Amino acid sequence: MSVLFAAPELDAAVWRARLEALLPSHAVAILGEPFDRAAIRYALSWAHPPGALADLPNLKAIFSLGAGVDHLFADPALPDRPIVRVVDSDLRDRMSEWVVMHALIHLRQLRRYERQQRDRVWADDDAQPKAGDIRVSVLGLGVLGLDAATKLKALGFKVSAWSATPKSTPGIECFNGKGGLDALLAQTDLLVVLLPLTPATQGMLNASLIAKLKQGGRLGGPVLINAGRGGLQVEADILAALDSGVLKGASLDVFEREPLPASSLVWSHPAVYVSPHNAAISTPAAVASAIAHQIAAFERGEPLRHVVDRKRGY
Ligand code: NDP
Ligand code: OXD
Repeated sequence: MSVLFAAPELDAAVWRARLEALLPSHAVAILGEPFDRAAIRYALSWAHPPGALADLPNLKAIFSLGAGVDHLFADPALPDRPIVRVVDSDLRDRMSEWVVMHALIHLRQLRRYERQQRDRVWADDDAQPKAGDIRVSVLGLGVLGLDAATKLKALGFKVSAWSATPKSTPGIECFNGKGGLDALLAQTDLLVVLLPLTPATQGMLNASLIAKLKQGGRLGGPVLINAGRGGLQVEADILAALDSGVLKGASLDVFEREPLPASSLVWSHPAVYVSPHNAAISTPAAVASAIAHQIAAFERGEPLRHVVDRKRGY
């Protein structure tokens, strides 16, 4: 029985060592090296080349090496097997760190004070807002959105959240569906996006959505924080909104094209923070052991957990 590691962008040697230690009764095959296709029971993928998982006659399940699975649906020849995604406290906590850090960066005007320090300017001319003056809205109230929303709430922010289906979470004002979105946007100072990329969410962070965000407010205008997926956003619209003042600032971890091309104007916009899609990485230490546990349980006859709904696309 073998496990196929199909993630050309990741360090196969590190993952192989970890998986072999955790799954001693399974051989670990690496995509790109010769292997017996009939021996493969489980495929572990991050952005595998389209078609790479076809013709695996004994494949039982596909494990995404990230929480998102849009990279799998990009393969038109993806086998019809259960898809399991990463749900892991290590990844979740890393994401909340990133979200909280950026919420505080915008709240406390980090860029302004970096500029002042560089220019040796001692100026404190307006009263600093506090977290309680700011409403943060989290798009996506799933594993990551709920944790980030809860931690933002603990810091004192007013918190709202938006999901596909109705939810009720103490201390968080919940909105859902298309009908709930406009009402949420109209009261939002900081928009945090932790949605999956699906046909329903593709391109939704565009000029029309941005125009619905609350204007003014204690931050001087709304701020966009996106760590969901680059395909959710229209970068030209975000830059135009920043230039016209409809948006005050943005923190982006994900981009329409990754790596973000050197020629992109996003890099140099003074109101944008860029990080290289590392808000929450899937470490081999945490993720390989979660997958190994799932495989062991599945082979004992237990059901797979965190299985993706193919119809919803997440
Ligand atoms: P979940 O599946 O747990 O949560 C997704 C949330 O989005 C759910 O609340 C869901 O609503 C909501 N949602 C989905 N589609 C819609 C829609 N059309 N309208 C309204 N709400 C919608 O995912 P996670 O929280 O685990 O992860 C979210 C995303 O974060 C991943 O898909 C991935 O793209 C991204 N990510 C980014 C990382 C990074 O480093 N930048 C790292 C890890 C993940 P409902 O609850 O009703 O189903
Ligand atoms: C993920 C990611 O989906 O790293 O886990 O983006």
